[in-house]
Amino acid sequence: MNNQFFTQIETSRIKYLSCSNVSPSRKTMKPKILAAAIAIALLFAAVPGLVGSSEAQIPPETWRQSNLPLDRVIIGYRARYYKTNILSELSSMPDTEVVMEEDALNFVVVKTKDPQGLIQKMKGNPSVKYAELDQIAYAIFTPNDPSWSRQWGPQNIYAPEAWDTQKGSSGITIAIADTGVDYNHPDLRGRVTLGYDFANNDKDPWDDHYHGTHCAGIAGATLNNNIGIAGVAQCTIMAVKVLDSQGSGYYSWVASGIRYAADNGADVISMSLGGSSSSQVLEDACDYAYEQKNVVVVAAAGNSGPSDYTVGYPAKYDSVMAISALEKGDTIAYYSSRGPEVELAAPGSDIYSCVPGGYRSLSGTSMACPHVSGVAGLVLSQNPQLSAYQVRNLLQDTAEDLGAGGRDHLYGYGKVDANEAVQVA
Ligand SMILES: [Ca+2]
Ligand SMILES: [Ca+2]
Ligand SMILES: [Ca+2]
Ligand SMILES: [Ca+2]
Repeated sequence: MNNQFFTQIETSRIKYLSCSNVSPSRKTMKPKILAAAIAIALLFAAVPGLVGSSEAQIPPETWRQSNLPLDRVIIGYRARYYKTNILSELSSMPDTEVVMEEDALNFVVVKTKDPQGLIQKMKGNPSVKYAELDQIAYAIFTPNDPSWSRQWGPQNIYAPEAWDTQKGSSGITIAIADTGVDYNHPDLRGRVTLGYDFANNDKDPWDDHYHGTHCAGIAGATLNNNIGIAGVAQCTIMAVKVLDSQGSGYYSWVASGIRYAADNGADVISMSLGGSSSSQVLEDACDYAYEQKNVVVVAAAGNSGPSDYTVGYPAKYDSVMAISALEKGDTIAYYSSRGPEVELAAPGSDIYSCVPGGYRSLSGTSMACPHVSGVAGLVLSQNPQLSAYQVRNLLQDTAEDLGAGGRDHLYGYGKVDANEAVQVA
C-alpha cells in the first residue's frame, strides 16, 4: 500500500484510494507527469523504501486523484495599494479570469490557459510579491480495514486522566480545515459551528467526502453521550471546507480557510492535509494565523515515510506543528513522514472515528494531527490566557519522550500527553 509525495514533479490526476482496492487499481493506473509544475501531493501510505531523499522522485504508482485542473495562478501583491494595478494589468490580458480575491492575505487567483506564461509575466511587475501555480493539497490518510475496531488514541495520550481535570470548553474553538464536517452526525451534532466552504464557494461546509468528519470526531466527538466514540476535547468544532469531494484542494482554498478560521475566532487550526511543494501563499497564511492572530496551527507531517526528511507542507513551516503518527504500542508508523521538523507524535494507525452515516477506522498522520489539536483545545480550556506560543511550548515540554533520547526525527519531542499538559496549564 501506499506511496508518498515529494518531488519536483507535478502529478495531477493522481488517484486516491483505500488500501482495500489498491491492488486492482494499481494495474490500471498510469502516473501522468505534467509539465513544469512543482511538487504536490501526499497522502496515503508509503511503499517501504520508496523514497531515497527529498529530491524529486516519481513514485512507481501514484494514486492520489484530483479533478482540479492546474490552470490557476496565485498572484500576491506587496500591499493593498497595488491590487488595483494588478487587476488592471490582468484585465488587459486575453484568456485570464480573476476567480478569487483574498484581501486579508493580499493575493488574487487567476484562471488562465497559460499558467507558466502568466507567472513569468507577473514576476516582472514591481507590485507583485510572488506569482505561483495554485497547487493541490490532499487529505493525508490511509483508509484501512473497514472492520470496526476499538478506539485506542485517547487512552494512549492519557486523555481520560486529563478529563478528570478538564474535558474541554465550548468557549474554545478548534477549526478543522478539511473536506468539511457532517455537523448532523449524532456524535457531533450541536458542537459544530459552520465556517465556510472554499471548495464550492458557499456557506455550507458539509462534508461530501468523509475525511473531515473523521478528523472532527477524533478532536471533538461528544463524550459520555452513550453513542459512538469519545473525542479528545469537548470544544467547539469549526467546520472549514478547503478540500473537495475527492479529498483534494487548491492551496489558495487552504490559505483562505486558514485566514478565515483565524479571523473568525478559531483558537486552534487542525490541518490533516498537505502537499509536497512549498508555497508562499500557504506559508503567509500559516504565519498570519500563528503570529498575528495567536492561533495554534497543527498539521499532519505527511505519509511519506519511512525515509527521513519527508515532512510536507504546511507542516514544515516554522509556524506550524508537524505531527507524526504512532501505531499501537507507540512505535512510529512506517508511513509517517520523518525529519527535523517533526514536533510531536500521536496515535495515527487504525483510528476509529465518525464518518457521515456512522463510524470507521482510518490510518495516517491525518488521524494523528487532530489528537494533538484536541489536546491543544484542552490546554486552552484549562487556561485561556495562554498564547499560541505558550501552548506550543507547553505541549513540547510535557510530551512523553519516545525513541532516541530527546527530540528526534521520528517522534519530535515525543508523544503528546493530554494529562500532563492540562496539569501544567
Ligand atoms: Ca458546500
Ligand atoms: Ca460519543
Ligand atoms: Ca513546523
Ligand atoms: Ca525522542
